[in-house]
Amino acid sequence: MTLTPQVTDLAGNAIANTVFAFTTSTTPDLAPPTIVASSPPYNAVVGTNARVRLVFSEKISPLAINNSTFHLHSSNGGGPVAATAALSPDGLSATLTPQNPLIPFTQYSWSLDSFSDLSGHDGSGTSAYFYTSGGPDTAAPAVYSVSPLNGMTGVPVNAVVVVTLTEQVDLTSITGNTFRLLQGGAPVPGVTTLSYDQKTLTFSRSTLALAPSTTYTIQLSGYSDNSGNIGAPLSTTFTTSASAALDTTKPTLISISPADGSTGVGLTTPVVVTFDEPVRLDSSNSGLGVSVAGVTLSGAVSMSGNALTFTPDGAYPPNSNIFIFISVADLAGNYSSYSKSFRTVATVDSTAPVVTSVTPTDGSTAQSPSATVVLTFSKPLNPNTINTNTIALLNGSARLNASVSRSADGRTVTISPYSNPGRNHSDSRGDQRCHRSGWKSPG
Ligand SMILES: [Ca+2]
Ligand SMILES: [Ca+2]
Ligand SMILES: [Ca+2]
Repeated sequence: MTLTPQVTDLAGNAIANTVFAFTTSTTPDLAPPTIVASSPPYNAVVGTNARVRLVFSEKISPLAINNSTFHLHSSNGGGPVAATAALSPDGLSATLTPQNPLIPFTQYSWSLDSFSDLSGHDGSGTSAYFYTSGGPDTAAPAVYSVSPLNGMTGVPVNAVVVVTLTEQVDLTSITGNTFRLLQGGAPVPGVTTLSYDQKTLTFSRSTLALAPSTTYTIQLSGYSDNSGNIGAPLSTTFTTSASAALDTTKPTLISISPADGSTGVGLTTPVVVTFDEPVRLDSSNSGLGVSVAGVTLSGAVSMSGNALTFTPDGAYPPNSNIFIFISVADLAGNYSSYSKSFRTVATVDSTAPVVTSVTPTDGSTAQSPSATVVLTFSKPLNPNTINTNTIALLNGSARLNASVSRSADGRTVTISPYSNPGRNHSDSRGDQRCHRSGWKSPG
């Protein structure tokens, strides 16, 4: 396309010689553009520093991306969030960057009302919502596990190359070069898929089998979380088995500790499951779920050799059935699952009760001579141990006539002096003092 100086403005100023160039495709563009990836994901919880990122199926018209077409709203109402809308130089992605931190614990929705490709075909307007957490996300995502493990040998030729991450990864940060498998420096053909929970990347090869007795390199780089924090790159290697045979056999559980059905198990005992072959450590399905009464217990899962170990974050409840659900894949992605259980020990309580409060308070003065004394204990008391022989009200060393009663929950004892005008209340000043040390203890 050329413009010659015959083109002038209204005052007759000629335009400079101008040439624009573009290259046509060999086939006409008939397809409308689509959004192939977005961040944050629908319904996700993200940091208050999140931004909206979209990736398109083809180059988008620069006119399509501006604050009128691409915007973000909070569920609190009001106008659009002040933000900068920008199309990438290659025309394939757009970013909406809020100018201020988002409001914590708030629902937001983004919209791209309209967009078109360079041939003028319109894409479908799209919107989605997400939620903010309590603050900004400044921690970069990291690799939780890689399979096959770094340095592993004898790997079956149909091994699945998988990396799991510590948090949701931004789908728009995953390109064809993010996650690669290399043989002697050359990329193995294939595509990367991201799991539904957006924490696991799987490299799907174009061919099922790798070459036997060959060292491969797994490379991961350029991945980010939904706030744009970029994770550290990873480079690991593994070597395939000399055998070209495919592994099509599920892993078999060969031992579990505590044993299935065992009782009297200690409250912090780790769960160890051992298989007949190496398995994957998978964050999206930790592989080893431990629960009690339908509630999943938190803990750390680690792998050593062919064994997975679950270490609970806290103690199991005593005298309870603990359920273990095992779902693991071997290196070739053959899954097996098992359900097991054990029962925890009924704990022995060796903690003595203590007085947690007393009224009138220790050392207080000017109490009514008929004041009721109330003692509260840290735990329920044995009713057989609560009587006038074990708990007494003294005036100096003289025992006062009083009733002793215990609350229904066994935690409160009430001592009520009888209205006996005798020696018990003979103190004419009406100035009885209560001292905790004056309570006579059992025995
Ligand atoms: Ca098109
Ligand atoms: Ca993060
Ligand atoms: Ca197997």
